[in-house]
Amino acid sequence: MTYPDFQSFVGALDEVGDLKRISAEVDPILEISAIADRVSKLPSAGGLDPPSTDPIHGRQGGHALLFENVKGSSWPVAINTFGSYRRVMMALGCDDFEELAGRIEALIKPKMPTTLIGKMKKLPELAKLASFGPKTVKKGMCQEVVHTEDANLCELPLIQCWPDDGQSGCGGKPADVTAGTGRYITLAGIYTVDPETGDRNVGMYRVQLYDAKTMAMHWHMHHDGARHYRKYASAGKPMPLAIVLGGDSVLTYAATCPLPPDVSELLFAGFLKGKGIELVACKTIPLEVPASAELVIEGWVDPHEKLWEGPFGDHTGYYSLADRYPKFTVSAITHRKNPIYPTTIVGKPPMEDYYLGKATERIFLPLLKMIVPDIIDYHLPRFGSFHHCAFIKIKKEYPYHARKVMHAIWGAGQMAFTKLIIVVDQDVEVHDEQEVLFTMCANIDPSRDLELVTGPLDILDHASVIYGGGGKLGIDATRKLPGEERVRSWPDELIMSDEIQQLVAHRWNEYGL
Ligand SMILES: Cc1cc2nc3c(=O)[nH]c(=O)nc-3n(C[C@H](O)[C@H](O)[C@H](O)COP(=O)(O)O)c2cc1C
Ligand SMILES: [Mn+2]
Repeated sequence: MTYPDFQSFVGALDEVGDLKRISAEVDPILEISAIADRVSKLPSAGGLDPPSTDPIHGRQGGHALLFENVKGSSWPVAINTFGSYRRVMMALGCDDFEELAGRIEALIKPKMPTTLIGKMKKLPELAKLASFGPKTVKKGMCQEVVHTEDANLCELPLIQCWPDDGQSGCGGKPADVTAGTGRYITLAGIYTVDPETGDRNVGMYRVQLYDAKTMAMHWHMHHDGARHYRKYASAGKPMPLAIVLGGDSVLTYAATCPLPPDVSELLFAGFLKGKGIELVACKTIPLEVPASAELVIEGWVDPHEKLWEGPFGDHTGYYSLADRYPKFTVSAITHRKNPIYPTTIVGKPPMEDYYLGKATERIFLPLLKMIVPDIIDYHLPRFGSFHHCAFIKIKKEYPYHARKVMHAIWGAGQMAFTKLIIVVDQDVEVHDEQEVLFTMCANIDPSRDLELVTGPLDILDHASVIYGGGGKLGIDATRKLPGEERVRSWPDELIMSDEIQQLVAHRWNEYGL
């Protein structure tokens, strides 16, 4: 079961003891963020967090927080609501991510029965698939309160996450530019439609507050929102856009999901929910948004005008540099009665986004295997901030097999941005970071086993030689086969014989240890 709106999800977190309410007055400028940063580094709230796929750091997370008294706004603010494995699983209605991965695998690799009766039995399943698409309804609680002319972004409790966020003179922004604030919307789905095909997209992109009606959109050039924007901009047309917070508990995750372009996040959210997401027509723009959202900001993106956006304290643990991003003008703000404002911060891991990223790592394994069948499993270590590092496990079958896999990953969706890939053999526990690094140190000759390439990189990578592009390194830590250049004979790893292990186990008490 998933939750039909953000408040029922928060209520469920409260019930299982994962939520802390804070009644003391707090400042949305830096204070909420400093508290969330500290809490994100605490051990996990619930005792139930599974050891999961991350045996080393699997029990991090702290509580979800609900600030009931926020300076300058009547809205309560929720943060860290997705900040543990258990909470992401609750939002997605599963007991572990493998369960969802299994459902996806069954979807993409259906075992089609050969008999007619068997095929007929499949029909209800196929019909169910059709029901996952979004449905339009007449009314939604996200429009219980509607502001158009009087819409005022400054009444919302937008937070400032890090001290230099939005500050001039820092990170490439000219010192004489003072417009913009350090306040951001951080946990929203950005809804747009392709002007040529009508396909919808939902992506989680941060949005910077300028004034009561103005914001700057920060979508990376490689993401679908930016692709849609380029089409409107080249036609010189304003782009309708909705910023959506809350709604079905599956929606937040779906907005972060690295689905291929033109694969609908709303359809995927419906698949996760087991039922289509309900949408209502916006009040001032030709778009539809989830009916049960807490808050919707409607407006238009200017096809020409850009604003300085950033710097912004990012998931790399550094500020991403200021740059020019499209200007968004608000035409309406709609919300439910007594709304809660959901937000998050990113920064040095672990933060809330780490758990959303881990969900993707697990859920997408079947899809990644479909593109690169050589992969048995993979691990994105916490220290790698998603795109910096991937450990890959393969069943090596021929010379240079590891290199083939590296290049396939560098061509696979958002995995293409991976700066460092370490490939290991099938007997290595790929989720055990010590074991992978041990294997790498032992198995490589750097004069032979490094693959250095150039290509697109995460635009948040401040170290790359150009913005959004630069070097990537693959390390082949597999056993080398004859034919892989200068290979002497390869020794076996140390493993005690079964016989002697059994003897020692049997006599263990005798040793008095
Ligand atoms: C907390 C959080 C914040 C994010 N902020 C941004 C952002 O500001 N800009 C961006 O382009 N991607 C951001 N992302 C990543 C995208 O949401 C993610 O890559 C998503 O797959 C993009 O969807 P799209 O492929 O439909 O564009 C963020 C992800 C998370 C979890
Ligand atoms: Mn997309």
